This record gives sequence, C-alpha cells and structure tokens, in this order.
Amino acid sequence: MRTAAISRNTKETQIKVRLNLDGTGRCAVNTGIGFFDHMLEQIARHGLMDLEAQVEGDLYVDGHHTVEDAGIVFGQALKEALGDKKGIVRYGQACIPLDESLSRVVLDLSGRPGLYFSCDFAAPMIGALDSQLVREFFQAVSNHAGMTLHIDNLKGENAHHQAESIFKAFARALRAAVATDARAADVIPSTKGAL
Ligand SMILES: [Mn+2]
Repeated sequence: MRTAAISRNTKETQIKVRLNLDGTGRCAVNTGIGFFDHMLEQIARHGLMDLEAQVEGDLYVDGHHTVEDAGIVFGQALKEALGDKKGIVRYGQACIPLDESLSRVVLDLSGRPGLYFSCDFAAPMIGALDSQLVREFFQAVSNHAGMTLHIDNLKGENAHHQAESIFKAFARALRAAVATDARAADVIPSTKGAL
C-alpha cells in the first residue's frame, strides 16, 4: 500500500496527516478554516485518495501558517507515499470546469519543485480563506513533494468556483500521475533511472 503518516509541530502549527494514494476518496480533515477543508475534500474525492488531516494553526494571526504548513505536510506525505516512484505514470493533467470557471493543472512528479500559478481571483476572501493562500498551499506542496506544477485558471468570475475548479483539476491530474502504468510496472519513469 502506498501510504504515509506525518506529524509536524512548530510554534505556529501542529499538524498530523495520513494519506493513502490507493484509497477510495475517504476524507476527514479539520483545519479550522471551513473553505480550506472543503478544498482538501476535493483532493481526496477527485484524487481517489484517503486523506486525514488534523491541523491546529495560529488562526488568531491569520490563515497563512495554517494553510502553508498543511501544504508542507501534505507534500511530505505525498513524497513518502510515492517512495521510489517505480511504476507510476509520472505526468498528469486535467482541465476542470465549475460553472463559469475553468482551470487547468499540468504536473510532473519530477523530484524538482516548481510552481507556475496564474489565477486572478474575483474576491480577496472565500469564506474564511484569504484567496492569496491558494497559491501558498500549492507552493508548499510543490516544494515538499518535488513536483513541477502548472496551474492556470483560464476563466472565472466567482472566487469559490475559481478555487474549487483549481483543486478539482489538481486532484484529477495527481490521480493520473500517481496511477500505475500497466506497461511499465517495474520501471522508474525517467531516462536517468531516478526521480
Ligand atoms: Mn463548493
């Protein structure tokens, strides 16, 4: 089973994440920011991963440390669950609409961090989530999973829809990239022989 369980404690946040890449979409998350919970649920549901996340952050400051650090630990869990990446597809992409919003995510589990993010959010806040933190979450995931990650919101007039279409597209792209390649089950998908 491709699973990981990671705990991370700092003065700003205390986080526990459990991840099963070969799950069914089960999700139990509590970050203290309702809309962020809603987004993590999209990753589990549409990524077909089981995800538990208990996040206690310094929300009296703002949501920044909570969201960024959740991204760090999710990225670490993803990297650990993938192991040597033998047999995975490696690349994934998805273009997902939510009503008027349309988002495209293209990713490579390359081992190298890199986030290329474009979204002009229609509102500064989405519920209790500062829309600027969507980028911060994915920056942390990219850094700690070792993932090249291109995220483009191509259209959108509602910030809830923009963010949700991004998370759904990320989930679908990730699901494709971590899937097992039936024609190369024992192969690390790189001419270097390592990822
Ligand atoms: Mn929604």
